[in-house]
Amino acid sequence: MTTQELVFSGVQPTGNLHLGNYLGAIVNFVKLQESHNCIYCVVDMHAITVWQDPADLTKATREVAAAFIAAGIDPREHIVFNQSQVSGHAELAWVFNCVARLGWLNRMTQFKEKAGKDRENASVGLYAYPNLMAADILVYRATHVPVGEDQKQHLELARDIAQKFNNDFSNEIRDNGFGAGQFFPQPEPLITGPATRVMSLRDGTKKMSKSDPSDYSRINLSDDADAIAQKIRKAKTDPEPLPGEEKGLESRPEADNLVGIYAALSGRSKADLLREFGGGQFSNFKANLVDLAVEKLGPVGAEMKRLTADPGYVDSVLIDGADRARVLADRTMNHVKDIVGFIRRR
Ligand code: AQP
Repeated sequence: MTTQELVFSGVQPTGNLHLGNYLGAIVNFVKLQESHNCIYCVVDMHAITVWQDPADLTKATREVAAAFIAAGIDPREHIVFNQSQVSGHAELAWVFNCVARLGWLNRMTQFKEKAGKDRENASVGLYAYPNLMAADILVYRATHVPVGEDQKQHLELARDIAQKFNNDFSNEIRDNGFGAGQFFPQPEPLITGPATRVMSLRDGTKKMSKSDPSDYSRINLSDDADAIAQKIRKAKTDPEPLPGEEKGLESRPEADNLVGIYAALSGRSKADLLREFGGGQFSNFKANLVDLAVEKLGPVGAEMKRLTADPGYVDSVLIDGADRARVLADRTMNHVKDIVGFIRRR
């Protein structure tokens, strides 16, 4: 991979970070540091698309930053910051509000799910969320975006927006010294890693989510060993013993999810695990999973706790990261303003 490749991704400070966020996104963030320059953002402006208590938002922003660092992201080598500190995100999002088409946004399934039946009452921000997400990525002209599977559609929209901007302004892009239609890259989703879609512990057909009213549906990164053990013991299963082969997990969503979590945390394949646990009861499998989850997540949770006890330190990381991110975002925004035809101080 070349150095021109740049990774960007974000996590919302909307509540408890859970195992899905960790395995679907953060583990990949950590890995990509070895091969790429990376920008990891706590997307507080996305968070307020649904109501957030201001004090909780501040706390959750520090918690996500602490989770990044606790999981192994190096904020000196790479960039960790909160979105609202860099105004380029909002500026580019406005330009993209004028590039993206209503028809494109009408197709976004996450808006439909989150707005639910009371669509008239949803915020305009929730509707325009994917345009801001496109701006988050493209204000750095980032090329690769590690996300969970649920974000695939938003990434496709970001690609469409990049392409339409490049086409709409192709002459101006050329006049500004870029290859015609070559200003924004087509950002590639990286939906890889051990578990791209972790499901709820209460319902194997639903995604593990921060907004699920039941805390038993998810393992939070801040959970202590007792909470992790209780949640895994109470996790929904079915009456059959575990199958001996992966094929046997079909149409058994809860069993499939637990085996998937075990596989992701241990780095072993599902097939390998079923050779060991196949034919046995869930109780033995769950006891082993508890030990593994506590071993892997315990240190991350403990380090998060240590870091959040020092909010001054976490804030200094976010401020330093934002200062470095702003330099990059401003550079893109100056080009965007020239391309679009906005007058600016030179
Ligand atoms: N269950 C999941 N499995 C795998 N990956 C997941 N992600 C979220 N849930 C799962 C990935 O985590 C990253 C950060 O997510 P986010 O906080 O920005 O947005 P989200 O998808 O809205 O998270 P939640 O937990 O599902 O929140 P609510 O309940 O508000 O909808 C993203 O890369 C996401 O794909």
